[in-house]
This record gives sequence, C-alpha cells and structure tokens, in this order.
Amino acid sequence: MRKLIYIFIAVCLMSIQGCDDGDIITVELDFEDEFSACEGVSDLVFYKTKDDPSESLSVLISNYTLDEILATGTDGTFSVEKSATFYYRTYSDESLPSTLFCNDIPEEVTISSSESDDCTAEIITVLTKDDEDGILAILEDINGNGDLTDDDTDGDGLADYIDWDDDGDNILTEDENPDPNGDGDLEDAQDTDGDGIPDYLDADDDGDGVLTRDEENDSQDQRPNNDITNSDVGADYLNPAVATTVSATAYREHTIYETYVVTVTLQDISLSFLSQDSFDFGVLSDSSLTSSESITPDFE
Ligand SMILES: [Ca+2]
Ligand SMILES: [Ca+2]
Ligand SMILES: [Ca+2]
Ligand SMILES: [Ca+2]
Repeated sequence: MRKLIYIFIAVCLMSIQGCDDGDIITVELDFEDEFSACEGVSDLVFYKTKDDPSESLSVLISNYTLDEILATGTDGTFSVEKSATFYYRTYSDESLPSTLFCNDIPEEVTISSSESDDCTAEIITVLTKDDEDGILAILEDINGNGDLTDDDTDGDGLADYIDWDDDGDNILTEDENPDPNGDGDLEDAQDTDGDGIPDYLDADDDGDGVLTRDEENDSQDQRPNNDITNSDVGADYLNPAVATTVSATAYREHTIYETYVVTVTLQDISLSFLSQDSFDFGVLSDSSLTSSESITPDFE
C-alpha cells in the first residue's frame, strides 16, 4: 500500500495530470517547452500555441513589462513572484495564426472552450555571458577553482570565458585551433612551438622570443595573421625564422555575447482537468533576450 501511495504522489508531481480527490484524469497538454511573450498597454502575456488539435496556454500579468524581468542584478539573476491569470483554450480551427496573441485586431478564430484560474507566476531570469570562441565556458576555468571570473590569462580585464582572445596576442582564440577535431576536448589544441602551452594561451606562438602581437612586420593593424614574410611557411607569428619586432599599439575590439534565460513556473493552478501545485510553463523565446557588447581592452 505504501508503495502505491508513493507511486501516486510521484505521478502527480512528475507529469501533467490532474490530482483531485484521488482521481487521476490524464490530459494531453502536448506543448513545446518554449513560450513567447508580448506586451499590451499595461499587461504582459506569456503564451504558447499548438495545432492539431488547436490549443493555447497563456499567462496574463497585469502592470508588468518584459524590461522589468530582464533587470538582472550584479549577480546576473532576477526572480519574482507575480499574481497572474492562467488560461487554457481550445479552438475549432485546424491551425492557429502566429499572431493570435500580440495583435491589436483580434484574429478570426473560434474558441471552443476556455478555462482560467488565478495563480502565482514565479519568474526566474539568468543572464549568461560568453565569448563564443569555440571553447565551452566551463573549460575556460583555467585554475580549476569553479569560479570563471578569476581566470584572466592576458590580464586585460576580461575573464577568459568572455575573452575571445585569451592570450591577448591579437589572434582570436577560435583562429588558434584550440580544439582541432571539435570534440570539446582541448588535449589536441594546437601548440606550434611545442612548449606545452597551447597557441590560444601562448603569447609567443612560435617561440622565437618575439611576442605574437609584436610580429606586425607588414601592416600594423592588430592582426599578426596578415604579416607574411615567407608565403611557403605562413604568417610570421608562426614562423620562428622571422623574429622582427614591430610592436603592437592596441588590442583588437572584443565582442561579448549576452543571453537572458527566463523560466516561468506557475503555482497553484486548478482547472477542471488539471490541478497542480507547480506547473512548469517553460522557457521564454524572444529576440530581445540576446544581445552583444563591444569592448576594446586598455592596452598595456
Ligand atoms: Ca575565451
Ligand atoms: Ca589569441
Ligand atoms: Ca606553445
Ligand atoms: Ca613569436
């Protein structure tokens, strides 16, 4: 009997099923994990729709905006609980227009049934930053202490996980072959001079005593890869036979990519066929969630 009770509780917690007075009513809420958002005059609506059969789930939060949800603190996170109204609707139309929500003029659809319930929407936002340099952020924890913010190989003020030129030699990390076979394991990272330091972390790639960034023999443009004395060998910074110093005067501009991950969980929803203490509404998909910023580190 005890085992049966455990199974019953587990089913209630883990799946989208109604648990009301001991009855289990199975419903098909076969929606994608991602949801969309739109803002009205003063309201914020989260929604997702599906066809065959046509249904929609939506959450209305009054007097709230998307900007407020994206106002992460210095730790890169934001969370809030807001009073909301949850709607489940079915439609007799075969498919739903993509502009069903977020439209000044109501779309011509036929609602077959509509249910709603007051609930609490728990919103959690996490801002992530990355350099998209071909190395997973977790592998840019050079000292291995679990903190990505205290690894700054070139000392330019940008931690390696947001630095797309980790060694500050003006050759982008992705162009220094940190993971030649693309398997996520950096054991095979290119190491031109064989000193045990991979090129993407080596300020003197060919070991000729001249810093890579200072092998600007042809054009001083913060791009040592276009300075080529011997075309049979390639760029001078990878050619130990050329050791001419033409000093760099600046770092290249860096781009940092930012992504907000917004998840919404509804608490205490109760419809005729669905009653749950906690309902995972999913992850927000919206063009406003990704952006980038450009920084040129001070050159020293
Ligand atoms: Ca990096
Ligand atoms: Ca580099
Ligand atoms: Ca090396
Ligand atoms: Ca060199």
